[in-house]
Amino acid sequence: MERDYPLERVRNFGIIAHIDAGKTTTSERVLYYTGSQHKIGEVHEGDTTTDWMEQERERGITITAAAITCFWAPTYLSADERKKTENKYRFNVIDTPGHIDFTVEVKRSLRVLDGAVVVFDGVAGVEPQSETNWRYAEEAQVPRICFINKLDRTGASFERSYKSILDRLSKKAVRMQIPLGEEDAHEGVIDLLKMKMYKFEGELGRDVVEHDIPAELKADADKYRHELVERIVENDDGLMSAYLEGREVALEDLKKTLRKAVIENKIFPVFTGSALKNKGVQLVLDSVVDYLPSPLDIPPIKGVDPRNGEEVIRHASDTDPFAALAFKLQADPFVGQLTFFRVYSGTIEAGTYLYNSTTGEKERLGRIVRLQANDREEVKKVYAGEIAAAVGLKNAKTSHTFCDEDHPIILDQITFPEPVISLRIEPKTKADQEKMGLALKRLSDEDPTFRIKSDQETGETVIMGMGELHLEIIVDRMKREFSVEANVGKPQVAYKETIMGEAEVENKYIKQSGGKGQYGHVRITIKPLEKRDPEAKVPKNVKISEGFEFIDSIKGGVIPQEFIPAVEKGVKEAMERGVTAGYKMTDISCELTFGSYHDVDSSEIAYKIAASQAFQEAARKAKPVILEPIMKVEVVVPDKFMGDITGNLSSRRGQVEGMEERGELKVIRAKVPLAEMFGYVTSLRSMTEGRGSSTMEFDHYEVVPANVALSIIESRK
Ligand SMILES: Nc1nc2c(ncn2[C@@H]2O[C@H](COP(=O)(O)OP(=O)(O)OP(=O)(O)O)[C@@H](O)[C@H]2O)c(=O)[nH]1
Ligand SMILES: [Mg+2]
Repeated sequence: MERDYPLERVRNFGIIAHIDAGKTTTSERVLYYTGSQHKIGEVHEGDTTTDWMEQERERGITITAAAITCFWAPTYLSADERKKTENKYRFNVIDTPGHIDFTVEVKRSLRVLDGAVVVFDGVAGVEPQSETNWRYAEEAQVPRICFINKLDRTGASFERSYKSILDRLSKKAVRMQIPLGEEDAHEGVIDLLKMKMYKFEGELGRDVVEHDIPAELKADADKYRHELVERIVENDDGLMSAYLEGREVALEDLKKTLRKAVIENKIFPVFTGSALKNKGVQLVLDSVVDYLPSPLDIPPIKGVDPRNGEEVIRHASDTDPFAALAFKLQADPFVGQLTFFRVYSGTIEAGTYLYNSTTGEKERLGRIVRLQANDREEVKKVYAGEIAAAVGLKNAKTSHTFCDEDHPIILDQITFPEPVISLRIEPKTKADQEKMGLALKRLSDEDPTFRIKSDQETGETVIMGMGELHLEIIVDRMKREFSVEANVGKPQVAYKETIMGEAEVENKYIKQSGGKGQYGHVRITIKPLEKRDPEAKVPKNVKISEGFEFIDSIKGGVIPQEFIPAVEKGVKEAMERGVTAGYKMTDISCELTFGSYHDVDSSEIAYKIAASQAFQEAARKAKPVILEPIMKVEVVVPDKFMGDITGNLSSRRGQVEGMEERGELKVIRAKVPLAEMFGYVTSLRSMTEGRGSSTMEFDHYEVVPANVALSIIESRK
């Protein structure tokens, strides 16, 4: 069977932004203009396609990233040309959430997408999550197009928003358009490459109508076109000299060179409009075709061969061995468990067995589907460069690699942020108790930033997540999707512990009282974990896991090889329990340097206990401390509340790091411990007569001050 779509006409891209910038509103237009849907759903009416969960529709926010497939022929072609199959591009679009509690969705989407459209609120410009998402895109080296949305809003300013992109995100951004009017007067956009003006007429702005640039905007357009053309020709020596000699550079050449520069992350083109008022979206879609990469344009994917640890690569080709990455699990109301995956090379057919190189197991791949606007299209075969979902897989998790068993490869893991908030959860009835375990497991399978733990002392279940909203939604989903009723405690900060110093401890665990005894003897040194150069090769005797490394320096078999994993296990278990206030310890390096054994009495359990005791003693000696999450907070308030707000932040142990104007409003940026931020939204509202707003996200962990440490330890007794 031939592939149904040539790869050069495929665009896998995400829509990313700060909360409420208009991603879902834009996605709805994408579905409408591409003809996938005959009406436009609106967020405020709760009837959009990509926000399909009840919780999303009720709250008007996106929680889970939704992938949709649709087809687009650029509007600069004639109506007849646009109908031809060979002019249509297949878009796999992912609408992501902006709220920081669901940032996992952005991270994983960017990992498997080839490009992104970054949406901005035209009043606010760059906001905190614009920065975070931009950073994720940088990490994944995903080419980007910017869309300054909401130009119709009161207070909107293209200039100010554009400048905030240049100042806070990248000097590589460049305007492709200038708006025709702002706020109420926003009517269309001027394309600086074509030097034409566009308005969006007909039903729901469906028809893109070209006009000449009005005289009063001509001078601006000339000036900015000049700037744009210069930025483009810089990337090509031939065009550069033509340009310097004063020759006119052809539009096609400009576009070709710009495409290359965007794909290489050298230029981020900026577009504008208003999704809600149906202005500008089609031109952004044209630019997705023109400038964002196809799977063929991105570098080959890297991974390691699990047989020997050597680096291997796979090209986006149907004839390369099959390699794919599972990036998302989702319980679908219509078809059941879905496992979304991106194929990097080769092909896979429904009805075959899927080899999971991360687990080393095989699983039958019954059906494969692709999500359209409102239905699930069955697919027989998935080709290199595509995104699809497997139905009913049981053992695959996010970040697992699927591949050709004869050509094994493990692709890089997706890294996820650590949860910073926890709360106790207790089933209401006996019946709930049985279902709760299953429900929590299913939800945590879907979401790598959601964790479940049982408190070792009390036996209670503790759930951990990215923020209050995250856990609130989990509890709500448990109730609606799994009919589990639960009582929940107050949200708590997820503290951690670590050490600031170094210590060496030798410990023997011996029991010899008739019969087979126990004998374990270890000597360990612990110290704070130093960052390793990710490029450098890890020595054979070092094992690295999250926040921990274990160095086996045993010489001459003084401890037999078979017992060494038990030593590591003992240390890890002791780290789970902490030594100061019972929180998990992190960022520790532990070296096993010496020990001894007994022919008869030595056992795994004896070494585990010996190591665990040795670690606890060492940790107590090595200046143990408690760490707390520090949040990056941004508060936007009218000028007159400034003093109150900054004073209040200081009283919350916050440090104000900067202030700036945003129109009539003041923006305050600060770093504040999470422990002081519970209920902040409510108190901000009362301090500002309801006119202030704030966002926060995790920034880093920091040692808590001594007096705070004391009260944490006290409260844990
Ligand atoms: N005035 C105006 N409002 C808009 C525009 N685009 C979106 N909105 C409104 O802004 C609100 C948020 O829009 P969404 O599309 O849900 O934003 P989002 O980026 O998907 O938000 P999250 O998914 O929650 O991060 C809704 O009430 C929209 O109607 C626009 O161009 N102009
Ligand atoms: Mg949304």
